[in-house]
Amino acid sequence: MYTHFKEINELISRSEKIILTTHVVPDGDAIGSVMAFAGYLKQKGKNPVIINHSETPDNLKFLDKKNIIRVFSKDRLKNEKLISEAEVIFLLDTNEYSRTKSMEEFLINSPAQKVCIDHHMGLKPRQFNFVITNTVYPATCQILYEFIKDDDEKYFTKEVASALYTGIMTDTGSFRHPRTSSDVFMVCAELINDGADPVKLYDEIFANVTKENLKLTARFLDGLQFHSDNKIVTGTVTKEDFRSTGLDIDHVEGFTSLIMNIKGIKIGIILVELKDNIKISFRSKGNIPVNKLAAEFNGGGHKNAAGANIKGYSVKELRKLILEKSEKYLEN
Ligand SMILES: [Mn+2]
Repeated sequence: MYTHFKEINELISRSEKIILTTHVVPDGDAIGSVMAFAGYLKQKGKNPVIINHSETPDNLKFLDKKNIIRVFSKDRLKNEKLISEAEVIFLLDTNEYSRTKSMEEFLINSPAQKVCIDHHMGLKPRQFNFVITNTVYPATCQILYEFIKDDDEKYFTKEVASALYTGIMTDTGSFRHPRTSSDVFMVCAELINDGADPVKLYDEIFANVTKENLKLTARFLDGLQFHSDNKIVTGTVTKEDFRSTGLDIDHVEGFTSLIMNIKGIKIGIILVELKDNIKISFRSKGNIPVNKLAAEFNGGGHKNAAGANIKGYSVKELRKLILEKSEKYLEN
């Protein structure tokens, strides 16, 4: 569903102070989105500022060679001022202000026009002045591709094309997740023609496993538990796992695909123990609606990929509780 394509372009034309931001723990689609959109806006003579809650993960820093992304907590007063004085704020690849963590209240309180461009479910349109949303698309970068193309194809420079390709490649799990349509390949074919290099981009993002990554992965795999005739798998990453490897939540992103690659698995659940909460990732195959399972823990998401955040339980207790509630979904 698209709304306000033209209106957003008009808004851009008449605005100078433009801020772009995305969600905490940014992935390829998040960084790809802000970098592609910034590259597009620059060509239109604008000077957008990107401010994120999180640092850019190491494997995505190549998209920001000039290091233009500002981290909110660094030079915080200046960033607060930029947000409060902005004319337009683009929230990309998320539809919830709370996903910008420390920036949330400043974004909400800013008098700027708020634009959300995103592909997640659960959008509350009234929180924004303008919305472009399409939950059929696997990546926000595919929406941005259409937005830019609708304006003028000349804006697909090598940098913009590479950022958009990165978002689509990573959010489709390298072109294998359910929403990988033929359109996705047509879009990517065009981006490759515009200079995106699929071999180089893949290597930048994925061919960078460290010894610590492997150690964390080994600990995670060692702790996997199988249930319900090996159709459900649960895994955990604890504070101790992070402490002993010196890594953080940025390094568990690939674990969901690891467990969903196990033969015969229908539901995969990962609990990540953070400072004061436990982050749960739910994945499923076929018709099993893990967003409904996530909803039982005040979470949400898509049918095959959902999440939740819980406080007040130990990892062990929560694992048991989730498992009890998971089994009935196997019947779908
Ligand atoms: Mn995304």
